[in-house]
Amino acid sequence: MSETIKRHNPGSAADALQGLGARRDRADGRLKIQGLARYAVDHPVDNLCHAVVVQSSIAEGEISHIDSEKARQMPGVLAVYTHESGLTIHPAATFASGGAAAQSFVPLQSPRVRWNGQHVALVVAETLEQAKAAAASIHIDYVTQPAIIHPDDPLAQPKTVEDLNVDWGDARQAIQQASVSISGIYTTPREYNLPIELHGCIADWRDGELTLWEPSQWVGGARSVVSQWMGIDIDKVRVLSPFTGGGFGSKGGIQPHSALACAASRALGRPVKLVLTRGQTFTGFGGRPRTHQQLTLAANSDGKLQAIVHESWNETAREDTHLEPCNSVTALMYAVPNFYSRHSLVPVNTVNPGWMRAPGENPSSWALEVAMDELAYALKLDPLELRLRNYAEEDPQANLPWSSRRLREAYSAGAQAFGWSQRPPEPGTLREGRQRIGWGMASGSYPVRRTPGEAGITLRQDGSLEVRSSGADIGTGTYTILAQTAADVLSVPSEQISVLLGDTNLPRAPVAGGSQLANLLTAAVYKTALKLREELITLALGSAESPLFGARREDVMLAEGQLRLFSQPGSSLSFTELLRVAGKETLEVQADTFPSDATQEDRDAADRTSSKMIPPTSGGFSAHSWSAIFVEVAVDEDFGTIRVRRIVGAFDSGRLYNPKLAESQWIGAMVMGIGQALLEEGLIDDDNGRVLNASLADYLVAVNADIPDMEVINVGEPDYQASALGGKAVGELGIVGVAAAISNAVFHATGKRIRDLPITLEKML
Ligand code: MCN
Ligand code: MOS
Repeated sequence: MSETIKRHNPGSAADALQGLGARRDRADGRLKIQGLARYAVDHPVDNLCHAVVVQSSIAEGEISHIDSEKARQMPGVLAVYTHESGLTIHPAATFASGGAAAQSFVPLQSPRVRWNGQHVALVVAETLEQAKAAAASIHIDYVTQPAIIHPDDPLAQPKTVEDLNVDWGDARQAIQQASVSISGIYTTPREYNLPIELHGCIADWRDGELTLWEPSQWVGGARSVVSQWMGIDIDKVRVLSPFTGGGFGSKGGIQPHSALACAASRALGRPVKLVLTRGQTFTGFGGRPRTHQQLTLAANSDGKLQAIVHESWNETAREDTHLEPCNSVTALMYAVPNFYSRHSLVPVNTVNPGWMRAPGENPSSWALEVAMDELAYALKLDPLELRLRNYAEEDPQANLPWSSRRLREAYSAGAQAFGWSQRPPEPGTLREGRQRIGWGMASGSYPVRRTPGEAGITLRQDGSLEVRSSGADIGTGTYTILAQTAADVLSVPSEQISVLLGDTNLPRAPVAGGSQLANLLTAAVYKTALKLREELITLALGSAESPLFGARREDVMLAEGQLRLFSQPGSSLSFTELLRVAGKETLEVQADTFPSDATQEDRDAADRTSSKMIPPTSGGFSAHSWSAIFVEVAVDEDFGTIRVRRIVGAFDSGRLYNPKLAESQWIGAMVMGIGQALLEEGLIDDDNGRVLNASLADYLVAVNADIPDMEVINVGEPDYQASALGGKAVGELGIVGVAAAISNAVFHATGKRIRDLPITLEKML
């Protein structure tokens, strides 16, 4: 169990406002600890009924008959819906096509079965127990057709994603001429997001309007998908998600079971609660797909990379697309004169895989950073030294300067804290009794994405301030940092500022995905707070009863929740007094970060689709966060068991809005990386595509006992090319590179190179 988590970032503790940069505790923390934060399915709703999903038991074919007579007669049962019930749900635009749905699949529209565990029936009853009992009594006959379960199946047909082709120089020829090259195949298994809060919702359809309590990383996207599913005007839908118990990507796009709840509520005229069981979440939506990467690195004897050739694929659903771009880090990490990469999709019978913390960057760094370690041994160079010799001073793919890249600083701070200079170069030389000890390192990166958004702030007569945005806080700290932002501008302690989030009635916001929300919403709140500040000053100068009446604008300052004059420190006016003398009940302002020529359509698109996400290479700079991860493992000589004994991560995420919360993000993501490296693996039955370990007992994630001493170091500095307030991406960065660093440490301990995740003990023997 972890004894220490070291944090190195002092923050601005003296700051009485607890504004940006302060290590303020989570604003929502107390509510969550006390059980007062209401999650989606906790909402008390009158006349509620309960729905239970039935999933298919074949991977490909058709339903020939569903025997639901018995279920319909059972106590409390209100309805059993199947593909024959006429419960209409229209497909919605997916992320792959610029929309906001995670899958194009909509349940119960045909007898066709595309994967094992697809939703094929829905039972609604007065109580959950009644619905469960009735669902268990349903019998389904299928006509089974040949399925493609594994991407290695000869019937599987890879499709190259042309948009992801990256070429410069002549990589194949350069490999021939280079003095050293290494080549390997690196794979990752299916992995699952598994947030503690299950995917469940309450749909309440009343008088043609639909209210949906839905755990979500993006209520705006969810609302647009729901309106498409139900074929109703978007203004008739309200989605609420004030608290979300984790998502890790799986709540970025609303998933098909929610369509069933909405449709059933419409049909029955009653609010419907539907919660997937933990087992059903493994096939109700997808996690990270299997990935496969063939990577060749070639270098000269001085350690300078000459060429990278990278060919990869990820599996996807047969009739849906999830892209896990495995070359996203490979093409920008190192200075290399010749580069070639291709990425393909391999359709198989699975639920469409989905976003899972750092889709693309995560597998990409897994392959690249293990390969770099292999190359270091081939060149007899220290792995860190090899990275420094190939340091990319600018983005080699985009040919653009970095907005900032404090990766050297990350390497040196991480190495120093870890004691890397003491590392013996030969594998297998460190040991403690029967434990072989190994040290490994890897780099990581994550892009800074940008989507415009809005915010609102209301000042009330009692002096209270409320910040409003529809953006989500999925456990990250959005509530806290938005209050901190407004505090800075308005000179009011952030604890006194309330924040409303996660409701489509609030100002437009993009998805809390792609680690973009903190930068985007702090910018929007900052602008809004500046606007409010200007309005307050205007009122103070223009209201005859104000002690500041007629003063010069430049003479006004805000301090301790008051307006004051520099020239006459005695003359002050509180916000409450100001509203009174100005004869106003409230003051409400809204501002946004859209370009000034943005149309209504542009604004709606940013809130409802994924089409407005601006890539990290816009504006003449390439903007990314960077990391260096150092790991010590102990491998038991007799049993092959691997323990991570310590881990140091040094990160450049630009300016930190709240160092305590950013560190918690990095730490949480590193924990997830340890699980990915050593434990996580979806086991699929090759005969029928069933997920064999669809439970938290059988699908192992890292728990407290797996977690060693951890240390996080911030090396970032404000980067105003990357974002308005100088921050870069945080949420996903910490997982990138962790599995590679662990695999590299395992090699250093044992001389055994594992290129296939997870690194389980049977692979060590
Ligand atoms: N932060 C900061 N300074 C910055 C940037 C961020 O202090 N310059 C801190 C803030 O507390 C902010 C948090 O880091 O709230 C995350 O910010 P950001 O990197 O912008 O990420 P998002 O707000 O967009 O959150 C989504 C991101 C993603 S994409 C996944 S996946 C993920 C993650 O966050 N899933 C999570 N972290 C998670 N944390 C929890 N507890 N649960 C999840 O499901
Ligand atoms: Mo995160 S996987 O981009 O929601």
